[in-house]
Amino acid sequence: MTSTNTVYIALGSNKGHKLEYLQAAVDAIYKNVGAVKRISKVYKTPAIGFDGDDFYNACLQAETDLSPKKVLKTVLDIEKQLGRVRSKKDGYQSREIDLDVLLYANEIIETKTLTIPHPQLHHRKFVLQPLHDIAADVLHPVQNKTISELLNECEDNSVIEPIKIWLKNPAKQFAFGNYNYIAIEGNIGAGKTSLANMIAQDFNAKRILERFADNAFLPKFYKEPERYAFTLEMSFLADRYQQISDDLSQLDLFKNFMVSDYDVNKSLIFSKVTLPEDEFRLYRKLFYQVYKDIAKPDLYIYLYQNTKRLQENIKKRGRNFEKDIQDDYLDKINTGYLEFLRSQPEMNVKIIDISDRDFVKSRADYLWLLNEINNGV
Ligand code: PH2
Ligand code: MG
Ligand code: MG
Repeated sequence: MTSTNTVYIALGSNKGHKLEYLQAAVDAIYKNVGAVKRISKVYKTPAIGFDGDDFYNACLQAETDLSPKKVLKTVLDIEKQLGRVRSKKDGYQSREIDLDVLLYANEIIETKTLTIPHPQLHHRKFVLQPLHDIAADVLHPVQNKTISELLNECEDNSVIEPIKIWLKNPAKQFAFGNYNYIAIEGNIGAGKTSLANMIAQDFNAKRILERFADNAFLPKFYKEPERYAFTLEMSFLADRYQQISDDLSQLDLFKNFMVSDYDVNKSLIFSKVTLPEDEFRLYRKLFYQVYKDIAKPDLYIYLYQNTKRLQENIKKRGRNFEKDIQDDYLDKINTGYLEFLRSQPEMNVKIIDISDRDFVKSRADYLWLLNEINNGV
């Protein structure tokens, strides 16, 4: 998974429908920069440094996988999209929207086009006050003081007050909050683990990831399927049972829900493909006895990818023992999943075709996928 950095951005507007500009900017940051974690109150503040209408100012915290330079470029693009025109005149002018990058991780950057932390940050109450709402204890890496300390010492004594309307976090449109346990499923290479990681991070969920890497029979199975199929399926049964019963029983009070990158029924689906009929029947008997008291996911997501994309993903992750997986095998597994899902009318299943999407690389595709998952919830 790509790692993300915390960025703080200041928002200001003193022209037109100020609050709508701020909200549109929050939405655009969410779409193009990254998940918005916290948003301050909105403050009404007198224009500092020039004659103009009062401002509405706010700050937000986002998690981004963009570089600082890319964040700057993106927020400047957003300013433009929202209709801001920069004139050549000297000094400040009223603006529909102003977005300033205040802090990026604890980096100190000084280039011609970008200074981080923002050079005026510690002089301006219209920045420090909203920033204090969401980052009181965060350290300013140049001043070496917390935002709280900087606000106390700030000599800007303009009168600023919070208004009674709050900006909305676009992440709230997704309804994961109603679920306790979501399972993400899909063929080999469909992107289950990536999606589970991303959802866990963005929505503060506890991850349950399959520990298949420990399975010593898997490489052997790919080399000699007939010889190792039953042994492999048995070991998966044992491992998955142990893990899922451990993880599901350890409720984590600080997490909102659980998200797994597998559902235990995959044992049945794979074994139906890999085992001869009589061995499968034996296996299934055992399976139902083992799993009779295990919680079922409230939502089961099946990520469908066509075989060509699966093979590309398998190649990309480069697990040596997976390199000879045949198209035919992937097709059988996919058919197995779809047959299984058809036989489970009481399960809450979403089948989503992501063949034309890349939710890992493209945030737009990721948000599309979240939307598909939440459709009709
Ligand atoms: N931004 C400025 C200059 N002056 N005054 C207030 N109250 N709020 C602002 O956002 C602001 C300002 C330059 O960007
Ligand atoms: Mg500014
Ligand atoms: Mg600016």
